[in-house]
Order: sequence, then structure tokens, then C-alpha cells
Amino acid sequence: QITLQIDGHFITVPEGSTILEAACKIGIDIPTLCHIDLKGTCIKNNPASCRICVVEVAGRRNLAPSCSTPCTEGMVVKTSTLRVMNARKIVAELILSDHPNDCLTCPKCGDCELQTLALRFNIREMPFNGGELSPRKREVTSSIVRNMDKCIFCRRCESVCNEVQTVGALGAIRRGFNTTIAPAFDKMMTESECTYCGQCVAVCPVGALTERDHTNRLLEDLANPDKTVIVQTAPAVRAALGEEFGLKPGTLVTGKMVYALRELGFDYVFDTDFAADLTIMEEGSEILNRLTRYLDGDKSVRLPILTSCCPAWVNFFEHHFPDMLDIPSTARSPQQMFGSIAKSYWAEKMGIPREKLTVVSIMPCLAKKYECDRHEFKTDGNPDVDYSISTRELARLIKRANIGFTLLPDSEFDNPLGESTGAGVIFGTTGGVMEAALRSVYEIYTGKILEDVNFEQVRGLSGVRRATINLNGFDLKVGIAHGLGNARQLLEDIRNGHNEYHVIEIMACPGGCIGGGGQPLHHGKSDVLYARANALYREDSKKQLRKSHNNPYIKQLYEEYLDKPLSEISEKLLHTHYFN
Ligand code: HC1
Ligand code: SF4
Repeated sequence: QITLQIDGHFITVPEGSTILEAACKIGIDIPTLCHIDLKGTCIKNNPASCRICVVEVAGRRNLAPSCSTPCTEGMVVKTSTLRVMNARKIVAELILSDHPNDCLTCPKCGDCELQTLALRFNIREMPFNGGELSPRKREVTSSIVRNMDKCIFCRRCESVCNEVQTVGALGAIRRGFNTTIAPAFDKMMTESECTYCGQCVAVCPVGALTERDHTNRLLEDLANPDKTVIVQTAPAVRAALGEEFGLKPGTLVTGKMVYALRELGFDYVFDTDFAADLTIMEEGSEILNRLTRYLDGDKSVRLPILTSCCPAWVNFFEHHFPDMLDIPSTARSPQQMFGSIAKSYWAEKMGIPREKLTVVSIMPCLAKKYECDRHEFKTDGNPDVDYSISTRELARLIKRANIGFTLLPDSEFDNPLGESTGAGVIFGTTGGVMEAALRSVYEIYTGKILEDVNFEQVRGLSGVRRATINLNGFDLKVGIAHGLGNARQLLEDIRNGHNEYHVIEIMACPGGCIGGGGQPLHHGKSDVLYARANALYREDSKKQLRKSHNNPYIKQLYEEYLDKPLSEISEKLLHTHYFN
């Protein structure tokens, strides 16, 4: 333990703590820019390059970056002397000197960390502006917009893409004034191994990496009297949307969200959670099918079976594990199952022709935009899900439509595609898909009632989790990984013959979808992910039905249309294949 003094306060911290960490413990909020350290995940960037967090340390001539200077015994630190404040202001002015001043039209306006610092440092003029701006590329993909003239070289995206996700799509290229962050050889992201997970967008402090915005297109459809516009909302959105309206992280806003969507003019408001229940029926049946054959001694069965509901994860294994494409479940994601059922079963029931039906999804995710665009999810060019809107885009629409979100009453989803069990709800957090699958697999496999549905063993935020579940004497071994780096580790082990699992859940984003690239920005605040996960477990615990196979509308869908899981029509509408 080390005792030091910061701004006149004594504090004792563990050895190895930085000045920034020590100050934070006593509520001193030193400004940072390049630094990020999201506890509970491996999202971390600490190049100590921006120099915004400098402080004065007694006895040292130079100001010290607090994010990388370790505390020492008896150290005396001052975080807000005039010298420190002026230094920070000059650093910010220098960054701004190579940054466009188009804040008014920037998609990050109001949520930009550089803008916040300019305000905090009282910057009223730009003393270093007027020179040439470094030339950098712009690119619009299905999910992500890259506007590199706004890049400030914090390197957060590079850390997250290379170290956390191990995708390696973004890195610094060239030198000096011409440096830029881009795929190798300055290629486009669309030509790189980018999975569109959107984690680079989630950590970018400025407007260099943002989501592709589909809200204008949506408003046109909503205003078109010839279109029936329906919407599905992903599980993780309800646990985070409130943050955009000043509510505490972890506030559940399911009912307000449904009300707001009706106010926006959607004809029917449905729930992706319904499709999550449907996913469990299909994926759970695949699991049971493979397990039974395996236990019967069928040597051709490939295990473990991997979940397939995360499109960034699908993209990742298609690129990096082309030799293992027969392992993942073939179940489409709930987003795509919903679209496919909405444009077949539901549209037929309602007598709405496919071309007059727009299916929109509200997702915490940017990869879902890319997923809608995959050709195997289109019929004659018409997509099953027309487009996907992120949680942040939905918040912007609600504000634009003058809806006083926090004062809204609760409203219920429409049926039949709006009913879900608690199992569907927890899909939005890492471990949730596994827990939902276990609840059904257990009952179907053992023929017994599962009294306690809470599989605490698979919950939490550690990067890789393992559990063994006893099914009538058979030990089912499951694994859970979130973050593509963790997923890569598991897959490489399997490729090298060290396979200890029967079923594995993988989600690309740290935390699962609650930490998705389309969620309200966490700005490095670590408690946000825990609060969102707890919110989903709370919603699950309040549901009367908590096992997917008990959803009455799912039963009805099989009775009226699909026959049974893995039937010919289920295979056609609810399953997919993979490419390399
Ligand atoms: Fe997810 Fe899923 S949980 S992938 O994170 O399987 O996006 O929320 O909608 O499709 O259900 C995302 C969330 C979401 C799908 C479901
Ligand atoms: Fe999207 Fe969820 Fe996958 Fe992240 S974990 S890429 S939010 S589906």
C-alpha cells in the first residue's frame, strides 16, 4: 500500500496504482482523452499520448501524465493549478488545430469527448488554426462510417480492434502529418477483415467512427401510406435506451419504448425476444440432435456446437476459421428469424404483400445492419429485415419527434410476435443465450421440470466461463466467451484438438449485446455494463414464463405454420449456411 497526497487529500492505494486511478477513488475527475479502461472487460487503451491528463508532481520539473504515472510513497500531486490548466488547454487547442470545425453537422455532436473538453477548458478561440488539415479518407459501409479527417489518434479503435477483438482491421499507417488509422495498405474497411462489431465506434471519442444512420429512410417509410411498417426491438435495447434520456444505467424502459415506437407511427410493435424464443426452439433442437447422436456413438457428429446469433461472430469465424464452418449452429439470428417469419407467416395471415411491408429492427448492434444486407436473407432482392436502427438512432428519432420519453406511460407489445419468455430477454447479455438454451434443453432431454431456472454459473462478465450441467447423469460441458479475442482462443484450442465442450456461446462484443456498438456510449464508465445486465436479469425474473418452449405464441406458430423445429419449412425459413 502507498500513501500520497492529491490536491491536499491523503489517500492510500495499492502499489502499482496510477495517479489517475488514485484521484478517481476520491472523486477527483482528471480529464482524459486517449485513455480508456472499461472494468469487467478487456477494453483498455493507455498510450499516454494525448497529454490531456497531466498533473503537477512536487519535485518534478515536467508535468506528468496521470494515466501512466505510478503513485509513489509520500508523493504530492496537484491536479488543477493554473500551469496544469493552461497546459491542458493548449494541448486541446493543438488537437483542434488539425480537426474540422463542423461540430454542428457532426454525428457525434453532443456526445463528443473532444467537444466536452473544449467546453470544460473554456476554449473560446482557436489560436493554432488556419493551417492545412491532414488529408484522410472517408468511407461508408453497411454499418460503420469512417470519417478520418476527424481522427485525433487516440488509438482507442486500434487497441480494441487488435487487442480485444484480434480482428486487426484498423491500425496506424504512414508517418508524420500523413499518418492515418486504416486497414493495411490503406484499403477500405469493406475490403478488410472488419466484422462490423462496431466496438471501434463504441470507443471513438470523436466523430471519426460513427454508425451508418438509417433514420431519414425510416421516416420516409413511416410517412408512406402504402407501407405497413412494423418494428422488432432487441433484448438489450430496453436496458440502455433510458440512458439517452438521462435515466440511470440499468433503468428498464420496455413499456416506454413500446409507447414511443407507436407514437413514432409504427403500425405494429413486436419483440425480437419472441424470435429469441424461436431461436432456442431451433438451436436447442440442433443441440439435442447432435448430443443424442454423439451419445449413441455416431462418430461423424461434430462438437461443440457454437451459437450463431451474433453476425460479427459469424463474420469472424467465416474469415478466420473456414475449416470449421460445420461446427456452428445453422440457426439464423433472432433478428433474421423475426424478419423471415414476419414476411411469411405474419404477412400471409394479415394479407399484406411482401413489397408493401417494411420490417425494421431496433438493435444495440451495428453488425445487424450488415446482417440485414447479406444476400441469403433476401428474397428476389427484398430483404427479410429492411433495415436496422441502433439504440442511439432510436433515441435521436424520439427526440426529433418531440416525444417526452421519461414521462411516457408503459405500453405492451402487439401479438403474436410480441410475446416472449424471460429466456428471450436474457439473450441480450453474455451467457444469456446459453442460459436460455439450458432451460429448454434440460426439460426436453430429461423429461423433468426444471424448478430453478437460474443458471448462475454461466452469468457474469469474466471473459471465458465454463460450467458443467448434469442432465440425467450426463455431464453437459458448456463454455461462454465474449469479445472476439476470447472467442479466438476457444476456437484455436478446439482446432488444436483440446476440446472440453459440448456447447459454446459466443458474442462478439464485450458484455454481449448490452455492450454493443450501437448502444448509448459508455464513455469508459465500467459500472454501465453490470447495470444493463442486471436489468435484463430483473426483467427475466419478473416474467411468468421463463422457458422458451412454454411461449404460447411459439407453440401456435409451430402448430399453424412450421410443424416442428428442424422441419423442412423451419430449415428453409429459420436456418442458414456459411461462406468463406
Ligand atoms: Fe442481440 Fe440477439 S441478443 S444478437 O445481442 O440473439 O443485437 O439485444 O437482438 O438477433 O434476441 C443484438 C441484443 C439481439 C438477435 C436476440
Ligand atoms: Fe451485435 Fe451483439 Fe454481436 Fe455485438 S455481441 S456484434 S451487439 S450481435
